[in-house]
Amino acid sequence: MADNLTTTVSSKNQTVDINRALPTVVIGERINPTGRRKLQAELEAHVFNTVQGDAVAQVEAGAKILDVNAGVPDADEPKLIAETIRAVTAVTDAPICIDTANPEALAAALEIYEGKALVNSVNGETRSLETVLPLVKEHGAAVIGLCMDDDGIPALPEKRLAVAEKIIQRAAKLGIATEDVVIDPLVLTVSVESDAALLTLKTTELIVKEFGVNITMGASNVSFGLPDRSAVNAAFMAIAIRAGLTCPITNPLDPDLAVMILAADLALGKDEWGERWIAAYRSRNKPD
Ligand code: THG
Repeated sequence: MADNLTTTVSSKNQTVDINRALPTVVIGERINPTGRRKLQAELEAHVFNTVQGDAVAQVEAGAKILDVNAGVPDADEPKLIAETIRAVTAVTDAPICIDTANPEALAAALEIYEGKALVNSVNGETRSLETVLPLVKEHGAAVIGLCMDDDGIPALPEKRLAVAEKIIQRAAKLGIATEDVVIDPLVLTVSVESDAALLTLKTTELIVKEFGVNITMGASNVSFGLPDRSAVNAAFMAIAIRAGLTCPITNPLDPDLAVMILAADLALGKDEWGERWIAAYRSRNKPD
């Protein structure tokens, strides 16, 4: 059983530690134009009102890190992601998770970011390892490693573990500490394959036992195609936190999810004296 490692990320004036003994760190997913026409149109026009509103709202709702994805088709992504990060850091102190598959955009974002970013993401493909990891090393960032490679997402947990191992080893070879690698075991929807979530949980357990690294996931993927997604997401996330999930990429503005994460942390001994649970209850029930 490996020790639980601590991943530290930071902005210019805020530091966030991620560790299994600490409260779950929510990475706010909202700054992402996928499925959001209004946000996409604003980004195309280099307008950042919705971005800044979402940044502030997510932090107020408990997000400790903000994922920033500026992937608009045909846009100049390097320029756009740098502008979006500047817009976010102008209104919040939360560290940034740079979400892009474009190496030029990643380089541009790391160049202007002041702090230790979380890079989202590298995967087990040779091309990805060779382009992303040197940038992570050069900028002293942390990185999310996806459990997939040239052959796609392996069905078997043991195979996903092998991809995680490959990423961790390649990172170590470049001088990136294992604690700076956060693994995403990948979640597929249970509406297509009924044991999809179980495979992810099993993968999480194997990786935590072997490497002690922090675990992220886009946990809402589990409910794609289903009604009442937020209940499914909340149940899955509670179980995933028990399995080792430490920093989900999720929507903190979903009240079911936010309350569940606090309750799961309380039940799992990650909230001493229930301090956070009680503070959140008081703030929900504050008279206006
Ligand atoms: N792993 C890692 N990174 C990721 C993912 C992952 N980044 C992207 C994604 N998956 C996580 N982020 C999102 C962002 C938005 C939505 C889901 C996941 C989403 N958006 C609504 C939709 O498409 O219907 C938008 C609607 C709205 O809220 O207005 O669901 O798995 N490492």
